[in-house]
Amino acid sequence: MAGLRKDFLWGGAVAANQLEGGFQDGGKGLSVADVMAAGANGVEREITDGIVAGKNYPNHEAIDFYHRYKDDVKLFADLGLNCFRTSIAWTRIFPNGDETEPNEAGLQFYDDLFDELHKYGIEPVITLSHFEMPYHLVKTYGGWRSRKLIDFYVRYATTVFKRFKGKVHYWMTFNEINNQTGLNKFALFTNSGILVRPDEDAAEVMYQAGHYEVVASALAVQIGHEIDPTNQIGCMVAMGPTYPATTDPKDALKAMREMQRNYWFADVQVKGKYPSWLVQYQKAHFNLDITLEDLDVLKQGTVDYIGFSYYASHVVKASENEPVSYVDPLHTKGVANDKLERSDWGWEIDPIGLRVALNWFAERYDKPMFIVENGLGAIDTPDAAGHVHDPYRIDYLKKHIEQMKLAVEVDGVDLMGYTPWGFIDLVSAGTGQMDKRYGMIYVDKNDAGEGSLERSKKDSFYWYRNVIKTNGEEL
Ligand code: BGP
Repeated sequence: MAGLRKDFLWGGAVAANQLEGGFQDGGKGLSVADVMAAGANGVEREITDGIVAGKNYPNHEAIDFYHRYKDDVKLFADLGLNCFRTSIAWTRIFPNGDETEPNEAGLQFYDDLFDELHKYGIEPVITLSHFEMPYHLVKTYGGWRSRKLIDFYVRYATTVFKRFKGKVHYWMTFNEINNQTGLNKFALFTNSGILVRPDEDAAEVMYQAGHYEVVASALAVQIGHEIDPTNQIGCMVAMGPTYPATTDPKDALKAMREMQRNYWFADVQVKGKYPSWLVQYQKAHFNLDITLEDLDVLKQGTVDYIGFSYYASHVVKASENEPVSYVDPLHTKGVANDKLERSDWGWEIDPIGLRVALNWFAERYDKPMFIVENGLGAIDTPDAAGHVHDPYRIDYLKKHIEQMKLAVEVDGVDLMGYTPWGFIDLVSAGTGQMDKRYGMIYVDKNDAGEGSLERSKKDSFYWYRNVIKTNGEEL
């Protein structure tokens, strides 16, 4: 049985705002992530207007990668990674987002980081926008509700494509662009810099912003290919297959609708056109600014691969009076799956769902795929000697890699690589805290911001190193 590609990309994934710290160093501007305070157990993160004294903003320091990257990259090399997924903080390059000239110190930081990675044969995999757009664009233009954002994003993308030509070959345009389809306040703010006003229809705002984003993404793909035809530019979506709760056909229809609603962004980015149900829906309900020229841009800027995160699957049940429309996230109540165990944060653990996801994408899009996030958020407790034993994390990753291999070896899906999320402990996007850890490398820092920031290897570090060494043969 043929195994994984010989050039399989084994890596780890992070995002600038959750890792770097140095939030005002080198001329960096404020991003949406910088104005979000930490949450607490069961308490959502607060979106503040600028920085408010007395509030806790863990990502301002994060794990101080900005100053420690050389030592960290050495550790990544020791782990055996051949790729490293991170994002470029847009605000290091264009601190406000709407300047005409980039900030040289920001560009230099990433030049140095990419050189350091290449020194060890580690290929950077770069997300252009990962929940960290300039806050100035939110204040001045209302975030992605403004068409002007397309130009700002394209200028930023063009600048980094040109500067890092030859140093970066793998790109993704927007992180988890589709997680705003549920109209969740946090997702709308982090993805699109949007705070929906009470007089607005959240769905209309999301579809308008989402349209500008897919146009910007398509333009970036075109420009990225023009600048360097060897660039591989992907979309990045959050994937969680939706299962029907029962054998009732209404539940099957509901689950299908959920999948259609969650993956319209990917449909547009991969196929270059809106799915028919969405064209109908938008015409019937909204008055959107979508021009014929835009539709042409979408056709010309289709992505090279599907990047996706996978953490959990979902289950839905149709309501008694199920609405006939496709876009009713507010009516969609997830149902617990009694066949699955859950993480400490209640995320259902479903390794087989990853195989389902890979097959679903393969059939729908027929493009190479890249699993750019997967992992278990857990509480780690170091032993007396300061060592973390994390068999639960090894078990989680092993079961997911097994399913990934079945999808490749038995089902024949085309998979480029696998980069587990937060392989070095970092600030959680959802909680804004440190204690929800995904890492194979422990970072000594707690929710209160205390700790030496020292790095140490967990048991999973040694386990994953061998997985990489054997190209997934030994799990
Ligand atoms: C994805 C994001 C990441 C990341 C991860 C884990 O949604 O792309 O930025 O943080 O989920 O989520 P959390 O940190 O909330 O556990």
